[in-house]
Amino acid sequence: MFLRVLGLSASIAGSLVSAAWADAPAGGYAFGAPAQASQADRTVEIVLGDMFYRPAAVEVKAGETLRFVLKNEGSLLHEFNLGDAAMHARHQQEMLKMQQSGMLTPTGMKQGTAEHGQMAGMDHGAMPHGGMTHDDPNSVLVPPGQTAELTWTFKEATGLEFACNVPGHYQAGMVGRVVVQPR
Ligand SMILES: [Cu+2]
Repeated sequence: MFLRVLGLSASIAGSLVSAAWADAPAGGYAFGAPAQASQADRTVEIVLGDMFYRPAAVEVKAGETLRFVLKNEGSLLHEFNLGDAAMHARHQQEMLKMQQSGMLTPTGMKQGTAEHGQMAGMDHGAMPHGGMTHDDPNSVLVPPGQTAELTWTFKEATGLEFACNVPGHYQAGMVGRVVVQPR
């Protein structure tokens, strides 16, 4: 699996990443937008484990704002990322590069330290935001033993998933479904 991921040429992976991230911030996300916790209609608690979510499915109504409280009870760093399967596949490529650069460790992210130095030799053109960061509004990283939050207003969508894109985790089963009911 690892080799298969690496086998994707950097240029193909890079262009997919660029295309995805060029779209997202400007045009927003097709399935909704981030919101303030104070605007939430309700709170949903999700436990992150090694390698699962509990519960593994959430139902929302289109237009509803959910505050996710994300408790990592596992021993590894995990992610909660909202998107469809194709978005997750692209984000897994980014996180693989972060892992290879030493920025992403099994238990945490060295945010901001890998921008230069460790990043030398990486293809900056392929990176979102011109540098390697993990600050997308549809995603949060939760270190082991910690709790994080993400609040999102959902639009009508199909095939929406919450997933952990730390390399290998999605493939190990760390993915859940968001079922959006039309209003
Ligand atoms: Cu994970």
